[in-house]
Amino acid sequence: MDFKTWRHVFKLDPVKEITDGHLERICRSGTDAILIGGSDDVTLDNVVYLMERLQRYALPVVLEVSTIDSVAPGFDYYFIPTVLNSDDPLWIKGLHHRAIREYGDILDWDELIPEGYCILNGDCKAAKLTGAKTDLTTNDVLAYARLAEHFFQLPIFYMEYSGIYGSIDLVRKVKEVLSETRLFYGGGIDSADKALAALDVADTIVVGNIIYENIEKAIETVEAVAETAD
Ligand code: 1GP
Repeated sequence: MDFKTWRHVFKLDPVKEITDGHLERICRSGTDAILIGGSDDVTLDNVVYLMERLQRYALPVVLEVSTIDSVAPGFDYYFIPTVLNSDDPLWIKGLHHRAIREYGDILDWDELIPEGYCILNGDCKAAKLTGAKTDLTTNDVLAYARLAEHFFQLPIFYMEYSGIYGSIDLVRKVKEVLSETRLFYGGGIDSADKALAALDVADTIVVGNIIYENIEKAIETVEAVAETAD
């Protein structure tokens, strides 16, 4: 199991309800991994509840950490966002420092994967929460990508459009300046076509909301990816 090979990931929000039937379809869809993450009301209880329901499936399960209090043991990886386009140090390294001060002695560093976030939809919850500066030019975004790869040497650069389908042209330009850092794209993928277009330029696509809005469409996004592998 290596996140560097993943092409399609479903992101489940522990706050949103999902039936056992839908969860089974998601987990048996052929996706590469399940990411658990959300912006508000993520608690230890709702994270553990979802994780326990996922345990019967042979899929990597990742916790994308948004609050220290909701970190439970037993995940395959812990993805730790650092919001590169926030001017609030809390979201760049403040919470991280706090967590390491508390748990630094017992952390398994191999399980922790830092993600350089670039939040590009100013209306999404994550942007508001972190005070992300989203009125960015192409050069701004390319500079964040280069900062992630060459300065901070982050394994993942995550272009986060949560809730809207972003600029595939911009994703392509970012991909062109990255070589070691893996490019994740997330936001508004709600059809096979959008999944394919995003995957054509990003290394890994993340599909979230549509799981709760239209399960058939969500499954189609994986099928589209599987066809590209044939
Ligand atoms: C959200 O990037 C993910 O963090 C996926 O976005 O919910 O819009 O699919 P959507």
